[in-house]
Amino acid sequence: MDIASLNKKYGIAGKLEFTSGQGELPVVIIANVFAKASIAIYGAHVLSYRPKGQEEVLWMSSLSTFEEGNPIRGGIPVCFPWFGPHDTDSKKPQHGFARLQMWKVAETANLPGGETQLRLTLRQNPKIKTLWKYSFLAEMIITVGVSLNVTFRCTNTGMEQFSYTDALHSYFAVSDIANVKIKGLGGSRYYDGIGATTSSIQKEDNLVIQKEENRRYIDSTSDCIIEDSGLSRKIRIRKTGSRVTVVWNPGAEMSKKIADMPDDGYKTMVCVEAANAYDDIAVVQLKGSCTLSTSISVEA
Ligand code: TA6
Repeated sequence: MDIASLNKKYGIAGKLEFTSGQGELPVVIIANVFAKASIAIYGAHVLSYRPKGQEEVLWMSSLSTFEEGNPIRGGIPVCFPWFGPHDTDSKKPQHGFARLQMWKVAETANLPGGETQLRLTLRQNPKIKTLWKYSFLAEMIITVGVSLNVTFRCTNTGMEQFSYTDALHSYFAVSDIANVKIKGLGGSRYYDGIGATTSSIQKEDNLVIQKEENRRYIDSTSDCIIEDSGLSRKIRIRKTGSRVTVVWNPGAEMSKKIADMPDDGYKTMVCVEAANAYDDIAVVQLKGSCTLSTSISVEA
């Protein structure tokens, strides 16, 4: 559907508009009494969220390509139906195919409380079938209000049970990583890096990032708070339907190796991700569904 038809069918006057974004990707712009946000239909990818009177909450790489076929670097990519590299076939795209697909607009709504909602969907198609054989309906429900709520739901529309791993791989904007403490992970067990087979327990209440970090916390369901003394703000990240939290910052060396990230990109971002992985894999019975949600808000 072209931009004019999308606006005609799904636009909400003064609140929700479709436009052509960077790389000419179709983008939904939401502005209401609570916040402004933008979402690319490609990848069902939240690009920005700015509550009224606040700075931007999500980090976006100035080098992101915004090109179909490449993932967008920043915002909230969805990883599905596998998180990280594919288990058995390294040629399959890292973090699955969902962030590389043009989704469909299914519904927009003005909620009674004044929040604005967008629902995007993705189903199996012949190209996807070559990567993952199961019939599914994926939905991304994005609600923009005093918090940003992002819900990813996958329903089994086929004839056999399946399982998957996933993540809402949120990139947060920070003044400088040196000013940041992450709360909510003290006492949690984590694997340090992708291939780690042994785990450790975080002794400190606050995680301070001083180098590359790629921690995968298991049995982690508490809220995380990114406390940023440079911006005098706290970003609270709540989640449901997930027992794995990932904290990722590439550090100086890795930042240089990531083509679509500026060399000093690691200084102004940190990912705190709600995931299903390890022993928290989503299993979807016939006609059943699994839901992963995150809610992001700013506190003084
Ligand atoms: O969630 C952390 C992670 O899995 C890291 O290992 C790192 O590779 C990151 O995601 C980004 O992945 P991407 O494929 O978007 O470059």
